[in-house]
Amino acid sequence: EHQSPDVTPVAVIGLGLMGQALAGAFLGGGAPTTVWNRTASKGDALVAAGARRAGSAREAVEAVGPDGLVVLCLTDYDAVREVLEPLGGVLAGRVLVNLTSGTSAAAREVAELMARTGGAYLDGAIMATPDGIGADDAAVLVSGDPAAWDRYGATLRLLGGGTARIGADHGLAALYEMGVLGLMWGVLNGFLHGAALLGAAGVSAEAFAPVARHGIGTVAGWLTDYARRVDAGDHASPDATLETHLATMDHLVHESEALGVDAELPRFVRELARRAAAAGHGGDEYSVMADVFRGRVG
Ligand code: FVH
Repeated sequence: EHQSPDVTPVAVIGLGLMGQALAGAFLGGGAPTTVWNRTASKGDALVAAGARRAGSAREAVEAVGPDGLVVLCLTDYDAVREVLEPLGGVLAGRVLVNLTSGTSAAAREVAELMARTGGAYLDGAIMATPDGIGADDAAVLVSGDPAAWDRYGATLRLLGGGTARIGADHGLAALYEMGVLGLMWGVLNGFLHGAALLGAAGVSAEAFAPVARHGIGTVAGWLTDYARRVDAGDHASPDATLETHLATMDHLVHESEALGVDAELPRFVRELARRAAAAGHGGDEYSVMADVFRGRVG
């Protein structure tokens, strides 16, 4: 594969499902790639495809040299600390991109650790599953050191066409990831609960899926207006009042109970909405629920 002059050598530390996909994309994009994993055999296919195997995380960092990018993708931040702490001075002058999921506070701690060792840090949130890595619509949201991004942005874009830097705060990428994860579980739980309701009438989840997809698209279309309302703190002139939402939430709870479908999720959603209504927001647009989540209501 032809290597673009902007693409740098990369060390990928952590070859789980995601790390293998990341290393494969770097390799496929022409980046000289060194890999290390605690369980060495997970690197076999990559080595067969042209990656260099390091005998330790330290050796991986050293192998890519001062111009190389060091990428971490591990289970969690306990693993990140376990791998990074013994490296110490080897990271001086290096740029580390950590694509491990975790909180914004944990990401900022690693940024401080890198600053103490004289290195630079980028934190990243992967908006794709392993099979999507490298595709035009895959994205890694990166936050942190601007100079490090300028130097390694082209290499990181091998992971997905939507890869972008979103700000200087090292914790920002983790926060975006948390926001998207919450969204994902909200949507998936809603679909699976709905499938349980339809299933009680003998309708398959496959038959429900296209209707659900259409519903998700409709709701997605509301986000621009909701975002404007949330930023402006203006929830007046609703398309549907919170009270109207509450009445239909009652139907969902009753239907679930009647069909023997677990009603805890809709009851919880209704409870949150009741708090906003009790605080006098029953006539507002549903976007006022932002105030419940911000702790300003109830
Ligand atoms: N897989 C996905 O779809 C998601 C998409 C969004 C972001 N995530 C995050 O990526 C991180 C890694 O996820 P993964 O799917 O690659 O996870 P595993 O396949 O379980 O691989 C975990 C790797 O971490 C290594 N590891 C764990 N603990 C240690 C340690 N103490 N020292 C060194 N390495 C460690 C593990 O090594 P081994 O068990 O193979 O020896 C794997 O390489 C994660 O944060 C997701 O939330 C993926």
